[in-house]
Amino acid sequence: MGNKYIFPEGFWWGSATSGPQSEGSFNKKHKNVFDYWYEVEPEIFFDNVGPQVTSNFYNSYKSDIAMLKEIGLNSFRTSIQWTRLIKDLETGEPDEDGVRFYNGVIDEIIKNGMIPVMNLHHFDLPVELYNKYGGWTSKHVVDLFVKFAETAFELFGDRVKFWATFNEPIVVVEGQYLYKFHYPKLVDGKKAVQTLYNLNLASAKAIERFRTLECSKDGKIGIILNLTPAYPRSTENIEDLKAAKIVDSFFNNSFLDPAVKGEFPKVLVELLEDDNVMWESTEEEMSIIKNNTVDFLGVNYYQPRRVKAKESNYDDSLGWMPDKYFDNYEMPGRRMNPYRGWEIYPKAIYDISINIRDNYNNIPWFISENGMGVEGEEKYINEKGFIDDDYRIDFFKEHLEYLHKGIEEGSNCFGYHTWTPIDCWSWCNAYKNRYGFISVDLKTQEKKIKKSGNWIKEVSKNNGF
Ligand code: BGP
Repeated sequence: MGNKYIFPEGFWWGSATSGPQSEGSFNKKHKNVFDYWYEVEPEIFFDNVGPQVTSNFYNSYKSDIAMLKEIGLNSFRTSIQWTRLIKDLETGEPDEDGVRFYNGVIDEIIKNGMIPVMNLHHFDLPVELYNKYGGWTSKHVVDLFVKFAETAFELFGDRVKFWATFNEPIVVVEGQYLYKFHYPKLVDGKKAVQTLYNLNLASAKAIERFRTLECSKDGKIGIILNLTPAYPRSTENIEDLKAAKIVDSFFNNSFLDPAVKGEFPKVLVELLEDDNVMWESTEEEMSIIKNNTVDFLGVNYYQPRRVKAKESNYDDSLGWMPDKYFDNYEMPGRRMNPYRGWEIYPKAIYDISINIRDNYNNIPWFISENGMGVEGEEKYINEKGFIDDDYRIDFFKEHLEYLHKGIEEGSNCFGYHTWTPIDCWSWCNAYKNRYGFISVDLKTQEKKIKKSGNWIKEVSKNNGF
């Protein structure tokens, strides 16, 4: 039977992980906020599993990358850990073993016929920079990040042609300063807003630096954003619509607009000014943001967001939070992934495609993460000892069908990366939910291809399904 959904030529069929979630902390010279948090509060982490070993990529990257080739991937994203690459955080001087390791990884990816996509920040701020300077609330930390980025561009830019400055920067804002799921777990709206701005500035400054370097001449640089479109409870209720607009401006467009258009959403700026929590910025910084927009966009999509007008009383003792302006809405009948507690709504991928086409200059973009985390996958092990994850294949197919529709209607999408190639460590959830095409036995570190791994191989070979 012929395939129904064929994708553009050269389409990326790949998958993504991050340094802190796959490598293990072997030989690192510094601790990031998660390394530190695990030391002081291991019980927060599912089954007490911390970041020390994760999926052992530091030691097994050669055979791991060979497995990615085996399942037909043509591109692969991971991240360079600031805490591994850099010896001196103030000067950006690299650590010898960090350089050796990332050179090895990049060469191996290329040798196996895949395009390396290297990201520079995946929630992994060096904890020293939090203790010394207040982390992302500090503009000095912004400049230290640019030094780290420059070191990485200089070292690897001859081979890495696709870079990302940040993965899901809004999650840093949410986790560290609003909803307490990243260390230092504060609730501080003012710091959240400054962090939001500083992360945008850090991305633009790193892009500015990138473009001055000889080694980046033929490279491209982007940012990876988790876009969770805000759907109002009712499109007829003007208060619901307003709430959705504010949610979009804070959680999506606060990074999307500066990254692609070089400016912050008006709705957001007005609201923060009215509430007296505006970030501190200078004209010079604003012009750096204006002039250093991305070449491409990565979009992580897992779930939509459903919102309604504020109905509950807002607890003022929390100080300023965006939650003043909306309530989350549990839509009756929504389809859930019960393990992760996230709604499954594939059509949002189409909506995102059209939004990028119509409102963001139809910039080149790719799905940089999409996936389904499932707990207890051992129960799907077949008689040959492999996991039959048909639910994951169905999940991918449904999302790809909507992506295909978006592309057919002109959206400039050049690839689809799943989360994640090999089951990996997931922050506080550790190994609770598995996402990989390849399973990991945590006790033995044995890795085995799941049914979805064989499926993606076919899809990649046929450029569709
Ligand atoms: C994204 C992150 C990843 C990854 C993924 C899956 O938000 O970029 O780091 O963890 O989500 O989510 P989780 O691990 O929380 O289940």
